[in-house]
Amino acid sequence: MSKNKVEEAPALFVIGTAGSGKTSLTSSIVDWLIRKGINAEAINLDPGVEFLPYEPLIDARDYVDVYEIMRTEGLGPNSALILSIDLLVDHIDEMRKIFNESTADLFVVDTPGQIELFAFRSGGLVLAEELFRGNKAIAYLVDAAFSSEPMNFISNLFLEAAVYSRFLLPTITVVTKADLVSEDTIKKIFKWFTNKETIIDDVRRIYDAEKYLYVKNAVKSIPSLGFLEKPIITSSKTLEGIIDLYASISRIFFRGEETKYGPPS
Ligand SMILES: Nc1nc2c(ncn2[C@@H]2O[C@H](COP(=O)(O)OP(=O)(O)OP(=O)(O)O)[C@@H](O)[C@H]2O)c(=O)[nH]1
Ligand SMILES: [Mg+2]
Repeated sequence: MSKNKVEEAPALFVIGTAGSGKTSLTSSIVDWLIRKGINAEAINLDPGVEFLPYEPLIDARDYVDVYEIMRTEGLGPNSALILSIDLLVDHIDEMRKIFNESTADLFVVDTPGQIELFAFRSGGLVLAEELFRGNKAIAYLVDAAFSSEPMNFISNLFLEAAVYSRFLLPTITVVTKADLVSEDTIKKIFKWFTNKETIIDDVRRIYDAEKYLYVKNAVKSIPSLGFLEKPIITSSKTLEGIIDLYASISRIFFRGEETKYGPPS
């Protein structure tokens, strides 16, 4: 795989709810790619993270200090994180210098635990647009244990739709922590993603008519959205599915093919 010489390396934004496995997956996929001879670099855009299992090319914590912001501005942790992302935007030129010198084939971008910081606040959108000049895509992480309950699955599906609506980028749905649930649970989640009637049926079986009618109507709005490809089942612990994730990334970024949702933007 070689990078298009006139363009900068593509970026895969790893996005998901708090604790869904973003940092672990960023680390696993980057390690895996490097072992395959692909020059992948991790980027940490989470100013609040304490420990990273990878060595990032760019680390948000080098530019903003959440704890310092809490002290000097008298803010709580969430407000300080919001301000951190806005302040990080002021460092785009410094960070761009590092990108300009990088020979990476791919940037894998770990995003903040609080999904709204990157996906819904303007600072996150500015960072996504101005920091990364190559093609972009999203890996949206769905925690297998959390999403094995039908209504958790539905809320996560709509959260994914909300993220998609902000970026309109090719989106790979990645089920994480497969090692923590049974094979039957994985099969069930896979079916929910690929055949919406199965999630509607399960909601009908478990919940009252009101919830069932809501889900039935609400889920109808989902098929036209771009992210509903088959989900990729992964575990950062066992490395299950990392090769499938690589195949998806490769299809979006490196073969120049049109994706199901149009060319990568
Ligand atoms: N068993 C198992 N545990 C996992 C896996 N991926 C992540 N974890 C665990 O889940 C917890 C959260 O993982 P992280 O990678 O920090 O998740 P995150 O989405 O980056 O978390 P925040 O940045 O805080 O939102 C940690 O305890 C991880 O060890 C996995 O594939 N299998
Ligand atoms: Mg993290």
